[in-house]
Amino acid sequence: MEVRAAVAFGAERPLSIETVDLEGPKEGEVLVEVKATGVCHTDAYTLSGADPEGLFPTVMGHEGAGVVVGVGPGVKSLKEGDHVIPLYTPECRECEYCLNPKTNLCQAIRTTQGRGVMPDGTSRLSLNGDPLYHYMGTSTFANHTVLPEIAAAKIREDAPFESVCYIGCGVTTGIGAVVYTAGVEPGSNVVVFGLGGIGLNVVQGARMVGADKIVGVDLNPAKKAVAERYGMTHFVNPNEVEGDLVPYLVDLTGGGADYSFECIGNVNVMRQALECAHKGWGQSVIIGVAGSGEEISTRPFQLVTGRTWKGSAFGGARGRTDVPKIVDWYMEGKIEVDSMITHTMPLKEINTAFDLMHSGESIRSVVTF
Ligand code: NAD
Ligand code: AHE
Ligand code: ZN
Repeated sequence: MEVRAAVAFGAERPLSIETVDLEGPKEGEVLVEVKATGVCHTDAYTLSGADPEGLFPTVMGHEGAGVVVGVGPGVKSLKEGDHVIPLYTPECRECEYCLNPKTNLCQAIRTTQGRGVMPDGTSRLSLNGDPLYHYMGTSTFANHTVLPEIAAAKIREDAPFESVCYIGCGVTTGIGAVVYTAGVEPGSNVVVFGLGGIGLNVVQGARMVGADKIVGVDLNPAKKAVAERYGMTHFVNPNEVEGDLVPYLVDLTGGGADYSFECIGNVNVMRQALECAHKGWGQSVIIGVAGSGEEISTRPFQLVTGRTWKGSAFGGARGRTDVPKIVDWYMEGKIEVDSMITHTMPLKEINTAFDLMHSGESIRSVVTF
């Protein structure tokens, strides 16, 4: 079938709206009509050329919501008409990773995802007869996409697509990092570096679990008022701190953060996040994605003296199990989503979403089809 898609032809080039060919779903795959998709900083990261797995030409996008409109042979868990959120972290419930309660990183299709193809090694997308790469196994910057069955979470039908698409990455990543990866306890002191589409969800996740101090760190002074709405208690602009940021944060949290979260993708900030964690027990969670060739460093003494450095992908959430629950939290008013979606636009204006992100004007932009 012909679908409308935003095609990335190369790094640092604006997306181009094209009519592309989408082959129907094969064994174990479903065809999804995408109703809405968010634009995440990870899309911008790949488009910048810094992603070692970045492949072009491709149809990007990984934060969508839509309806199943076709099923391939052998599909058991989904049917036409089901509402779904595509999962860049699938959940096969059979692989060694899915069977280990210590991780959410299902590896059933990770290799082909990284190579920009479906699990059978081929692409369903093409333009004028030339194949296009899939992106993160989801390719939601198109009005239809094909997904492996294990990469679609079935959600309730009364949830609005233009809101819950954000649960396909940003909301789950931020709240999940608090709830699933870190297990933040009530009364904890938390420091969140980067108050964008992810960091604000860490902030609201920390509020939800009853954290005490929730310190937000961002270079953009406009983020103070924004983050306070979601539960931030103290704002720190590194440009306004005299002297080193780390001792300032250690002092502000009464000895260090019980939990810190890096939501930027800056390796220097990752070090600050680790070093502001409390001696003896502080945990620092890396969420931000850093570019090819970048490395983190600290004095090993920081770890010897009881700090833990860990990372979180998709908030540690198991997509098919946890995403429907997070949709319920939204529908029950336990978490905010709508107020974080500051801009909506049609597909033809998708490049504006990237501009708004880079200028710091948006929290999240959502494209509706
Ligand atoms: P965003 O652009 O919406 O927000 C980034 C924020 O960081 C902005 O508010 C910006 O002002 C602030 N910032 C930038 N440099 C800073 C600095 N040096 N000090 C303090 N603040 C600074 O981005 P986002 O969509 O929230 O994504 C954040 C990061 O999380 C990206 O690296 C993205 O790729 C990554 N991410 C990771 C996962 C995962 O599963 N691990 C999922 C989604 C996104
Ligand atoms: N291709 C990138 C990987 C970037 C990365 O870490 N991605 C996160 C999701 S970001 C969503 O906005 C993730 O899930 N990582 C686990 C995985 O298996 O990719 C690179 O740097 O190589
Ligand atoms: Zn994302």
